[in-house]
Amino acid sequence: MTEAPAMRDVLGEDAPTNWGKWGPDDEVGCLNYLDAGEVLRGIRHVKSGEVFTLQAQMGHPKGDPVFPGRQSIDRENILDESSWRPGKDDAPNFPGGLHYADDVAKIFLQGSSQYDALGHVWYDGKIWNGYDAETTVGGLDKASVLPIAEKGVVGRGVLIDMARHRGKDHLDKGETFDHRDLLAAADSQGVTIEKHDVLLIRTGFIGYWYETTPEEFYADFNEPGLTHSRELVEWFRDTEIPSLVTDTIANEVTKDPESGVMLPLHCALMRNLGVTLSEVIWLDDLAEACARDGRWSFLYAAAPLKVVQGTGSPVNPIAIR
Ligand code: UVW
Repeated sequence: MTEAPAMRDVLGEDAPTNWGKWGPDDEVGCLNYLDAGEVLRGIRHVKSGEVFTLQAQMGHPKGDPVFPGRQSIDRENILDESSWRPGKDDAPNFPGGLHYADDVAKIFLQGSSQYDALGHVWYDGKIWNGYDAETTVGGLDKASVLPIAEKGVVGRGVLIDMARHRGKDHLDKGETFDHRDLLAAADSQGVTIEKHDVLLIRTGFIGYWYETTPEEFYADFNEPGLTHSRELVEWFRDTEIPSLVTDTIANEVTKDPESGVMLPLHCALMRNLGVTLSEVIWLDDLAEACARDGRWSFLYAAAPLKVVQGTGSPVNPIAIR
């Protein structure tokens, strides 16, 4: 395997950052753009009242799409009607005779539709806003998912359907696009990506998970997605995108085709700019509805779970058209 360059060299010593922009204690980054005015701007894009829940199923019978090394939810039913069968004596006997079912689950917090905490990735010993990477030890003391969960993510959402734009059911493994492609796709959809929009991008790749085998899906694993360039990072900074939401596991082409570095945009967008990333999001039904009537903007609302020190959390975002 040839040695890839260091992240610092790929992104540049002078890579754009928003560190300090919202003060030394900030933990939500570009979500600061989503103020009450942005919520009202989002609401103005509700026209028909259709509601789309964007979480992929957790615990699907064929398994869930997860980044290599993670596993789907391990859910175990520990109380059900069989718990009260004769010979079983560990189920509670409530006055009145109520029975109930309980589950216990072991999950990767990034093992399903999710929001990443801003402190989820780093390089050179610093996480978002310049906090020391030592603050991640044993749980995120800084920039965990909790402040994101407390704030919520609400504003105008815009969906760019890159798969449809390229005339495909889903983009191919390793297929890339950049901000110029997003703008061209937006243009052909008749929608504008506006400042402070929550940017949703459909590649069809999570749909591909459900129609193929895990072996095929993970063979030469290299998801399609955005690819790093200085211009793309500057576009995100200047457009002040608060949140990037995609139907892939990791929101960008897995391996940068030029440098061979893994997930450079995680570092450029999340660590440096403070853009919150949401992944494994189910966009096929929303895209169908948008394509049907040509309306690609809506109210987007999401809140991850309030996991103290969490590196991320499952989420079920809602788009209201
Ligand atoms: C990794 O950090 C590897 O991916 P994700 O952003 O999907 O959690």
